[in-house]
Amino acid sequence: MRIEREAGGPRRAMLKQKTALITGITGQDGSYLAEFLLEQGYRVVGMQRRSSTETLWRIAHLLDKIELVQGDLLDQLSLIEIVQAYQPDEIYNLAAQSFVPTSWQQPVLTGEFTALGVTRLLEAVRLVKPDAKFYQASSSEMFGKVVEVPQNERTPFYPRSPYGVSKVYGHYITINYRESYGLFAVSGILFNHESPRRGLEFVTRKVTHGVAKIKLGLARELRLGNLDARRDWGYAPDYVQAMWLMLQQDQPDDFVVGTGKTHSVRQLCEIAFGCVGLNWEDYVVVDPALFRPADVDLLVADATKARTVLGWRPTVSFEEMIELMVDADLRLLKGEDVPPGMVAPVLRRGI
Ligand code: NAP
Ligand code: G4F
Repeated sequence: MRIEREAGGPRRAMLKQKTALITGITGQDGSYLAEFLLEQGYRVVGMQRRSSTETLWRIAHLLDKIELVQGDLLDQLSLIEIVQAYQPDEIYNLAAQSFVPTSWQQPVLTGEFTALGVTRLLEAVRLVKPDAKFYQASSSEMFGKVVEVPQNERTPFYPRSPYGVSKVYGHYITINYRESYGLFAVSGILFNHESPRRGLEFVTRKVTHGVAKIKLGLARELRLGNLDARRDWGYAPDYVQAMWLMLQQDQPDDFVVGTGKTHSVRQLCEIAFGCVGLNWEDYVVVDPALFRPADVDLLVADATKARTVLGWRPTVSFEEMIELMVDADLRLLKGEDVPPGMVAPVLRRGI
């Protein structure tokens, strides 16, 4: 934290509370990052886009501790006004259209949010608060059809979806603003990270929620796509700490963040069904409609730089994470107490 003198007062040093602005605060990572920054003593401001329906369920337990402000990555003026009004010390750009299959259905909108949205926010920083530290949520999807295994900061990109292409743009525009204007702008190339707050459309949560439904007699099968795809899956609360650590360095730099271990969707099913004593092969149905036009076959991180420079390490194994997600989904469906930030309105109605 920066030590500053109190203006006009006695010459005693005081700690100035830092302000963090989070775009995408209603998402999985935004909710965990908000919790983490509050624990560190930050004033947390979350940018939320206007919606006619409730999107606050992941941060419902934080609403009396954070400030929400309306803005949209599509709207340049709203971004400028928010940065002007709150003068954040740190800005975490987590907002994006983040679901890969949707990026083929809405490629232009994905580019507007996930690619150009980054430039709009960087422009607001450059014009209004150039000394703010800026974090961009880059993605291992940028490695796509990987040219080497494992992937590190120097691995060339080969994106396989409009989402991946948009993230490559966001990644390079962040580096460009760092090099052109001297902004403290960094990119975290984060591999897949999951939790009980993950959206139901992503494969880990789709599986753990599906397992819980089958175990409770609420479903008879689980339809999935490519079972051979392999991912480096970690635990989301660990990953938001890496974001923060990147902004605490003396020099801006980019980091790969992942566990270094990879599992297939098939192994995910084995482990998740195993948690409730079921055999996955009795329930999983492969549905060709769920295959992607082009998939990413294998991701596995070489996070040596994050380990050595940031001192970052994952604390929860894949097996532990899947077990805690299955357990949370069972509780949710049984109407028992669930971890904070988990109860979506639609699930509360038992749909
Ligand atoms: P998420 O749960 O899908 O959250 C995305 C957030 O972006 C939501 O808060 C959403 O708001 C907001 N958003 C979308 N479009 C917006 C717009 N036009 N203006 C303002 N806000 C908008 O994603 P996540 O898993 O937390 O991921 C956070 C970031 O990390 C994303 O950029 C994602 O691409 C990236 N990333 C994620 C992973 C991962 O494994 N989770 C890995 C690498 C990178 P609504 O609630 O209104 O929809
Ligand atoms: O869980 P997924 O949808 O995650 P994906 O595509 O890897 O993207 C996630 O991680 C990225 C980081 O690498 C983020 F940047 C991105 O925002 C997002 O958070 O799919 C994982 C794999 C894919 O290969 C997919 O083909 O699982 C395979 N899969 C097989 N059946 C399925 C399904 N994926 C989904 N969503 N649903 C299925 O039924």
